[in-house]
Amino acid sequence: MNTKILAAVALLSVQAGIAQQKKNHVLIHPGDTEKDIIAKAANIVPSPRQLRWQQLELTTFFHFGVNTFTDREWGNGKEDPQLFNPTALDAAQWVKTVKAAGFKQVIITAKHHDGFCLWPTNTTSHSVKSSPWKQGRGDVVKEVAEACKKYKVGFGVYLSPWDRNAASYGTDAYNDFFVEQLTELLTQYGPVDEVWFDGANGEGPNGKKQVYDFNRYYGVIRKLQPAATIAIMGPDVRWVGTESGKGREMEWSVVPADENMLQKIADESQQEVAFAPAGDKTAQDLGSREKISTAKGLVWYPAETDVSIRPGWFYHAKEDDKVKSPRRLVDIYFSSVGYNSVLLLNIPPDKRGLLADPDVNSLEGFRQLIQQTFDRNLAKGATISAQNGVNTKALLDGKYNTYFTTRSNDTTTSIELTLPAAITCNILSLQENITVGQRIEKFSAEYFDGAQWKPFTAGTTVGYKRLLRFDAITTKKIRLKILSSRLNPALSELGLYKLAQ
Ligand code: FUL
Repeated sequence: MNTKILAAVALLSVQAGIAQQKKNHVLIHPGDTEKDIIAKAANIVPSPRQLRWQQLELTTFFHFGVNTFTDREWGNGKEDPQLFNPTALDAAQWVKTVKAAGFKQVIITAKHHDGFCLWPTNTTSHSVKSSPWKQGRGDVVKEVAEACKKYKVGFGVYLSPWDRNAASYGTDAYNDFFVEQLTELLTQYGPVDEVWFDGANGEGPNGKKQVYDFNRYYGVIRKLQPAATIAIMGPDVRWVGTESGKGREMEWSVVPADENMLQKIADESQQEVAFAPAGDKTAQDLGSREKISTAKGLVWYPAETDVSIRPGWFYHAKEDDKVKSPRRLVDIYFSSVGYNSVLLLNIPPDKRGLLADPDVNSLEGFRQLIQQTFDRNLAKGATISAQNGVNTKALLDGKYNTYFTTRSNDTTTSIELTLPAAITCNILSLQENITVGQRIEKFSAEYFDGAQWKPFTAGTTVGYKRLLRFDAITTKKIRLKILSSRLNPALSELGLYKLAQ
């Protein structure tokens, strides 16, 4: 073999090695030391669909259905389909509005717990087909999917496993029924980017018990829409654990695998696995060293923060004056997107089938505040020096795929920025390159006040994005100290901003 071929073979095996290492799950072996476990955790990366989803940052829910017309939050499944009669439904208005507000993907409640289907399904007559809307010839799912195509916004479906109308609910036959519904949704409307399975079930102790065949559902989704993320009762996206819009300050996307995940990941040749989550995912700490040190396996399982713009998930006229203000939405942005999570904000269309004015105005105000705040990185133009640092320029180049790291696998560093002129800021933005792994465990930041260095903020995890707010500082010099990292940190971006008034 000549040297050129040898080099090519070596490169290929390195690439193959990397491809093999970089998975979204890993098994912990009995002999693994704590150091081995930490290194394994630091090398787990999102699957391509998880990465795409994380980079959306802002997504919306549209809760719409019979509840919109009965003024309820949970229907009982006995509602007359005749009640469903929006007078001016315009899905393009929904999608256009949220797109203008910066949202990248939407999810329509194709079927909520009451079982009423917003598309003309063949599985049941409990659908738009039996409603007066468009003389039973309407299809809400289709209108939303088409609007998404038109405005280039991602399209997702919420299909409630819990169904209070289906006669077969509680028997094996329901799994066939559910798979049929899923198949319709995944084959008739073009690309589907997210499938949202709700964990809610209010049957109570004497209610019907349905054993959901989640593995079968996942198989159908992976086959028909391989790019779709499966959220909540699914393997790609985890519920953050609240419906308040507040995630965790310390949010690890790598968490211990449950028993049923372990069975799936036991086959280490698998690049990806699909599992139904089990156990409590609402604790404050899901992925610290302490939590992962006893794990038998680890998975990339990032958090989604769902919250409604109103007190309820569905539209109620009496809540028109309780729509969250632009400032409140900005707070939610900081405690979701800024806490290494994706925001799923619900904006429920009203009885007309339109997003109501208070919601539209609030979204518009939110967008203005976010745009004005993050329009320009105030750190731009700074000269950067870093202790044992490599590729410092990447921090300010605005490109996610380039990143700063340290030499010789250093897990601590200090990055100093010197600005040409003093700036006033009250927000620090940090982003790790999660295609390398989530690694940073502790950091702090200081500014030079002309005489000495003073701390102004600190945190634990960074992940895809970490935003920190603090009392405004005016300075020409900032220092970011990475105090602890699982392996060498891979920091994509650093930003300083001032919150718009
Ligand atoms: C919950 C449901 O019970 C609510 O009605 C709503 O759909 C929310 C997003 O999830 O579990």
